[in-house]
Amino acid sequence: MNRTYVCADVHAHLDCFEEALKCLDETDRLFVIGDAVDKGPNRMEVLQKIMDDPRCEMLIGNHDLMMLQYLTVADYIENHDPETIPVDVIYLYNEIAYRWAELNDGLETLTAYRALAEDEQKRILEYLKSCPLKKNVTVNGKEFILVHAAIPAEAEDDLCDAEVLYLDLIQDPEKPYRYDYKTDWVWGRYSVQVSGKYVVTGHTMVQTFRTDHIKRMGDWFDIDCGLAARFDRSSLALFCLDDFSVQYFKPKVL
Ligand SMILES: [Mn+2]
Repeated sequence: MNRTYVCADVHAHLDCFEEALKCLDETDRLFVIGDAVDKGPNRMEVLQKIMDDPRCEMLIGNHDLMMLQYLTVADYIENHDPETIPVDVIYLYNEIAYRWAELNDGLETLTAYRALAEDEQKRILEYLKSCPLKKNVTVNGKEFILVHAAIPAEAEDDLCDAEVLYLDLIQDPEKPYRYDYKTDWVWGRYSVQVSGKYVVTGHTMVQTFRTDHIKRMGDWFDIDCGLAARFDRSSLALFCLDDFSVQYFKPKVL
């Protein structure tokens, strides 16, 4: 039916993601706006499902960006003579390993990733590198900005149709392994209102606003229904941009 759907923060919950996919026709499309990994029981499978389903397009979330930053730096270290590795790379490695693997539940994800065949690891890494952080879509004449968390203040004047990629976060071309993985695009927690456009984000659990349903505030929709927290009341919201309808899917396995 050529409908456009959005979901967010699947967080490795394959069962409810598959249930949501069943609601799509062949010609529908689904934007998964970040945080496919960490927290839930199926650490790599959700990401692989997104990659393999031509109806799906993925945006980067903070968990995916931490994974990408970790793998990029680990890859650099593996492929360089230890004598020549700059000390800031070692610091960055320690910093991201701590932030992702220790603080944000990345260790189990990393273990699942490393258990995959090398070709598959590479395919996943290249896929993540190709995913945007922000996407503009128009549905029935209505304009939407899709982003995992928020719109950084410095980007507010330039919300043209161009995608934002992790490559745009690199500040020093001499150090492509170092980029702003703490960017507000994926970490910001504040109201995002853009004149004349709707904004759809995940990242901040709607339970923060004392509801279990997607939360509309002005023209901003927060659709993260709390799978990361694995509450009894957590669910995956499938939000249809054509008519603003929502379907909710509860994970069988938290
Ligand atoms: Mn997030």
